[in-house]
Formats: sequence, C-alpha cells, structure tokens
Amino acid sequence: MSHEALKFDKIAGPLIEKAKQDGAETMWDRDVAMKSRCGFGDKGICCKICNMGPCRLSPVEGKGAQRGICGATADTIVARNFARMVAAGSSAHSDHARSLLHTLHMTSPDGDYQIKDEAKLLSLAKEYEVETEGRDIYDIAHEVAEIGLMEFGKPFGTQRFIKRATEGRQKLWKELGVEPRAIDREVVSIMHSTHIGCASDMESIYALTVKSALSNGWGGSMIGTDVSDIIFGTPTARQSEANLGCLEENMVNILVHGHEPGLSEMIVFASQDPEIVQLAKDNGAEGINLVGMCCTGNEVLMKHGVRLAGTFYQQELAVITGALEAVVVDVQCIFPALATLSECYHTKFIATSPKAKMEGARYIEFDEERALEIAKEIVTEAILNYKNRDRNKVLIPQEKNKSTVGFSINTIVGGLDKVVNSNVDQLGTVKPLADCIMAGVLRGAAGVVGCNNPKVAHDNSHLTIIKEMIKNDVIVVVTGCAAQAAAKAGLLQYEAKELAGRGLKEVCERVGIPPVLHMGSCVDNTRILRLVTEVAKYLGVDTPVLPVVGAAPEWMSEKAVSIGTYFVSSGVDVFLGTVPPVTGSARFTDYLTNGLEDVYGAKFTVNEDPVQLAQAMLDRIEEKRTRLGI
Ligand code: SF4
Ligand code: MSK
Repeated sequence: MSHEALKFDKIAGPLIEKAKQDGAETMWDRDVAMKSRCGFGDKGICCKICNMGPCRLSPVEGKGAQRGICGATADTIVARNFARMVAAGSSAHSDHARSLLHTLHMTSPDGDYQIKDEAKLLSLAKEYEVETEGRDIYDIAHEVAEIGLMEFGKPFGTQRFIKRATEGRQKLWKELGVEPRAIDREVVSIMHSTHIGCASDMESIYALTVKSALSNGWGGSMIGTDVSDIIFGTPTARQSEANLGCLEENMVNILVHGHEPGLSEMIVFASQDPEIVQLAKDNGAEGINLVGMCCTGNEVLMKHGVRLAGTFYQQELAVITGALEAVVVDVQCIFPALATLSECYHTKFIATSPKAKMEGARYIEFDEERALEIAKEIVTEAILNYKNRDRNKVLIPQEKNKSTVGFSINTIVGGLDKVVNSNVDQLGTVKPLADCIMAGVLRGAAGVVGCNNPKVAHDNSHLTIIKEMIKNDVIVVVTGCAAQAAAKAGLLQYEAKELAGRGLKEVCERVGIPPVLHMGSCVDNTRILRLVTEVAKYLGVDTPVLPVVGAAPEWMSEKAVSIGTYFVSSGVDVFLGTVPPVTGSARFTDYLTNGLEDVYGAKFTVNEDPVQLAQAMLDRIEEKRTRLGI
C-alpha cells in the first residue's frame, strides 16, 4: 500500500497491515478502489437538482456543454452546490444545539441533567431578558430553553446573538441584508432558492449562504456552546492524554464517538459507578477505560479530562486494535463502515440516535428521560463483551502524549489575569492578549480547526501549520480534529513552548500555558469567534483589522464549509488545505478568494501545500499589522 498516511503516521502503518491480515477493509482500501474522484463533482459542475438532468458541464470554458438543460451556467450550479453544503453544515451544528436546548428544558435538581454553571445561565437569561429575581434556577433554565428554541423557527426578527458581534459587523450585515433570521428558515431559504428555476444570480445565492452560515455561527453553534457549558460546566484547564496508546490491555475499553455530549456525559458517570466498576472486575477486567474520538471526544475531554483515542481518521484504526469492547456513537462523522469492520473483531458497534441509525449496528436508542439508566445499559453491554476479546488479535500502539486542555474564554482570561497589575488594570479582560499583539510580542493569532481528509497526509497539514505559526510568535487556538492532532503530537503541553518563537515562549512562561490552546469541539469554534470579537471591541476596531487568521488544513465535512463561511463573513480570513468543489466556476472561485474581501474584509485562500499555506497565513498577519501601523 503506497498511501500517504503510511509515510507520516507511525501508528497507521502497522494497524493497516494488521487489518489486511485480519481480513478487514479500511478507508485506505476504499480510497484505492475509488481510483480517482469524479472530475465533475470535484469542480462542482454536476447538477442533479431536477430530473431533466443530471447535467454535467464541461470543465473547459467555451468547449462542450456550457449550460444545463434549463440554461443554468457553471456559476449558478457551483454557487447552488456550495450553498447546499453550507445549509447541510449549518443544519448539523444547529440541530446539535436544539438537542441541548431540549435537555436544558428537562433539567431538574433531582434528574440526570442539572445546571452546572449557574452564572452562565443567569448571564444568558439577562441577555434573553428573562426575569431572574427571586426565581428558581430551574424555572429560569426552562424559560431560557424555550427562548433558545424559538431562535430556530421564530417568524420575525433576527438571531439574538448577532448583538454580540462588533458594531461594525452588525452594521455591515444589516446593510448587505445578510442578518440571519431563524436558523431553520435560513436552511429552508437555501433549499427553496436553489430549487430548479429559482435563483441563478451567483452573488445573491452566496448572500443566502452567508445568512445560513451566520445563523449557525452566531446562532446554532453559539447556542450549543453556551448551553453545553450551562448543563455540563464551562471547561477549565485540566490534564489528559491522547492517541491510541490510551487504550488499555487489561481494562474494558469503551470508545465514545460522534458529536453530541448528552449521552457521552452519562457514559462518563455510568463508567464511574462503583457497582458498574465492580461488574467489570467480576468479569475479569481491572476496570473501565473510557476514551473519546472526534467531537464527542472533545466534549468529554474538555469537561472531564476523558482521554482521547484519536482523530476522525483513526476511528477504524481504533477498532482494528482489537481492544475495544464497544464503540458508542451518537451523530456525525461516524463511518458507516464501522458496522462491517466491527464484525471482524469482538467490538460492539452501538448506535444510539434516531438521527443516525447505522445499518448493521446494535441499536440502543438514547432517551434523555432515562439517560443514566441507558448509559449504564450500554456500559454493561461493553463489560459483558470483555470475555470475547481475542488476545491474539490485540495490537495496542504505544504512542500517546500528555496534553493540557479546557481553554474556554473564562480559562484564557483567567490565565491572562496572572500578568495583570491589578492596581492599574481591570481583571477579567482580554487586555493582556490585545497588548501583546499590539506590542508585537505576539505577531497575531491563528485558529486551526477541522477534520482529516485522505486527500492529504493525515495530521501532517495540521501540524505543519501549527508549528509554523508558533515558531513565528503566532498563538494558536484549536478545535475539532485539528485539536486532537495537536494533542497527539504533544503540542498541547506546556513544554511545547520550546517550539515557539521568543515572544510567544515568554507569554507561555508568564501565563503558564502551552502555545496551542484547545478550545473544544467544532461547535465551539464560536468560542474563537467570541474571543476575536472581544479583542476587536477592546481595541475599538472591527474584526478584519486584526492580525488574526483561521485555517482548516484537512477539512472534509459540510460543517466545515459553514464554519469557514461564517468566519469570513465575520471578518476573519480563512485558509483551506483541501480544495472546495467550486473550481468549475472561475467567477465563483474568484469571488471566494478575492471578491469577498471588498464585501466582508476577509476572504478564502486555498493551497494544498501546508508549508505554502502557512506562509500565506503569516504573510496575511504581517499585512494586517502593517495596515494597522504596528
Ligand atoms: Fe440540469 Fe438545470 Fe435540472 Fe440542474 S436544474 S439538473 S442544470 S436542468
Ligand atoms: S469531528 S466535523 S471530523 S473536525 Fe467535529 Fe472532526 Fe471534522 Fe467531524
């Protein structure tokens, strides 16, 4: 096998070889079988919106079919396809938030879900204009949940959280007519306007796209982060470990994978229950080892320090270790292939969400009304499966790395307070961060986020870019699978400061932080959005002025397209390491990579070479500094 992954990843090679011997198929086999991707789909010029098609336009301008049967041009078709990707991505993230709001609505003092961060709830209640004086905290929570749920379908008005943006952004969005309305409505708008015979004007389709993306960034995802913190607690700095070396030889290994925290939170509690732990011991194990993957992994990592088994691309490798008693999944980023793969081992593949029933999986439906009970049922199933583990089929890699995680805005601001002279300056602000950037101690900040993608060597793009940033005194914040790549490589440890430039290293030493800060799951990209906004507000500028960039070096999901779009629309340049399916329209590609700057003050840059992409990010940061006169 000559796949890129084998060149970079020490763990992947032996496990892929083992899979071959075990007769198990992996994504790398399917990648080879795919031969090449569809050239039309790759360029975004295939349309199957109506049954007069599918229409495939010629990728060569002036030669072959230049329009679909209805007359749609490449510009229209590419813009429509892009819009539908964003609508799907916004839906996934926002539906996650909707589930959390329903959970908030059922919190009670003696139930499975309670309020962990009262201060955050009260602050949100104030923002939502909910009466709090003399009221029971759970009454307040339920009213806040109802108002939050209205953000999805309210017939009038715009997203409440856009008031959290800079004045400049709010004014611009109003002028452009892209203020996001109800979250569901913006998705419906895209589905309607991209129906056969509706919008064909490329820029107007993009404006609808922006509205849906903003309804995610400044709506669904932002609600998701806030509500998750309210119910499960706002993350604080804590120690953990990452990589497949976190699996244990003599324990019941359970992997939680997906995106929503409702079930995984309960599995954390169930696996700590003394009776359940005893059951594991009675079945010959030393205990229960819970590990996480993808954003469900990030949720339990940030809130409980549960160790990370790995990133998106390692989901099959985790099963191939032969050491997993159960893979428990909720929604999003779960390979359907896990069902067949698990059959090659003793692993139970357990699906739990009606939104993501998986063919071939054991299905135990999660019901928040019986949350802990169901979690115990799932953990018990894993324990009873321990005896079926075939020791001859076990290969647990040794690799793992220590990491410090839990960098919510509260954690970051709290850390920065250590360098504030409280006789002169107020505590609890982003002033020290802004001062460091303005003084040039830090040249800027970069958010590195997103998935893995077999089109590039796994983790290599994430790590190349992160290392280049910190070497050049750019502080890095990470989420999603990019954060997990950094964790596995040891970049979330304080000691990683040795890889940083002089300025960043000094900041790390004075504040006591690593140079790369894990801010959470993909939904928690809104923490980055808010941090950037707070710095802009503190400096009295709009976001595009700041030497701040975002990157998704190995992105693959539709959610990433929604995230990229809301960041650019919020004035933050976005650098992509895999090419979006838009190149079939030179006009639309130019609009994304140049034209947007005139409208939003930020744009997309695309380059599959991570070294060049990192250089482009650094150049942009320096360009912004020059424009700022610093
Ligand atoms: Fe073809 Fe137009 Fe139908 Fe798309 S909408 S499939 S371009 S006829
Ligand atoms: S889990 S969306 S692979 S980051 Fe959020 Fe990772 Fe991308 Fe899923």
